[in-house]
Amino acid sequence: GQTNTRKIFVPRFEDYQKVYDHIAKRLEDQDEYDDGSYGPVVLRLAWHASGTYDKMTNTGGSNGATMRFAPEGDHGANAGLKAARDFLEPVKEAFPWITYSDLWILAGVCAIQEMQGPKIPFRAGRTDRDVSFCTPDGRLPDASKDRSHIRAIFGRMGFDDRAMVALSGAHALGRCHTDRSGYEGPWTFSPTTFTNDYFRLLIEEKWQYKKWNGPKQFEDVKTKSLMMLPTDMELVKDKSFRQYAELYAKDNDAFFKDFSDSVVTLFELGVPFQQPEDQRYVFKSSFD
Ligand code: DDH
Repeated sequence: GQTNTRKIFVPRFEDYQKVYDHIAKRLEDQDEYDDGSYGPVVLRLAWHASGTYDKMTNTGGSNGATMRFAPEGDHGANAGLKAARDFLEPVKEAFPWITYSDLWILAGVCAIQEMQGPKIPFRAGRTDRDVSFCTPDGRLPDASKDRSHIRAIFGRMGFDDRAMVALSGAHALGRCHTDRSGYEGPWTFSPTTFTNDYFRLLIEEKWQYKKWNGPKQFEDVKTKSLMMLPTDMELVKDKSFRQYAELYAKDNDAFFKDFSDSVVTLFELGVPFQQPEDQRYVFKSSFD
């Protein structure tokens, strides 16, 4: 008789590193976008893919990449994320063996590291799921709301106050776009470099309401060129949140450590991994 020797491809660390390198190269090459990088919007895609998780029902999260489909792709909170999905499409074509779900998260990891953030250890094993796994609208945070909303949304994912503040530090990156969220402007002067400047500015600058026709947001008194959302301001107004914002404003290492730990958790919510926790991949950055 004949033996079936058809090989199945089992990707290893080196294969995922190749995908990482390919994304890093694209981030470098496609520098005409926004403030000069797709990094921030790619991170936002990874976060919105993950941030739908509900621990009570174990639904949502990055497993499935259901934002590819309506209705989830059309949820108001996801406005503008098509730019990130389209940016990653050629990567999926170059590495057809990777799932969209793993690709989006690996791209988020790459974006953080390439923008000089902390190392973000990664596990593979997410599977793509069909439209029936789309999450209901309203699971992601609404920037016009207060501390009780922040705690309800992130509490539903299983996070505590410290992790909520650490994760919010991602707003060092990128900007708001009036044609996406209705809000306008960047949080920091270096929106394509991962730093603790978001916390330093929140604590050290004076903030006032911006006078304009758009939704309620804040501007810095000194230059009027930076912005904060109502939810951002809650992190200095609420006593429990504020202690962590102050810690991260003066201790960048503490911020990097807590952000990395919390974002690894965020990216893994609801995913049934085979790869053990102590064998996560740590990718080499392009500048290592
Ligand atoms: Fe955010 N975020 N985010 N955010 N976010 C926006 C942009 C970016 C909220 C609202 C907005 C996180 C938490 C919150 C990033 C990462 C993360 C915009 C502007 C709004 C509005 C969108 C636009 O107009 O283009 C709210 C509310 C919260 C909250 O915690 C209550 C978290 C946890 C992360 C994360 O990555 C862990 C990034 C990056 C951007 C910049 C996107 C871009 O295109 O630039």
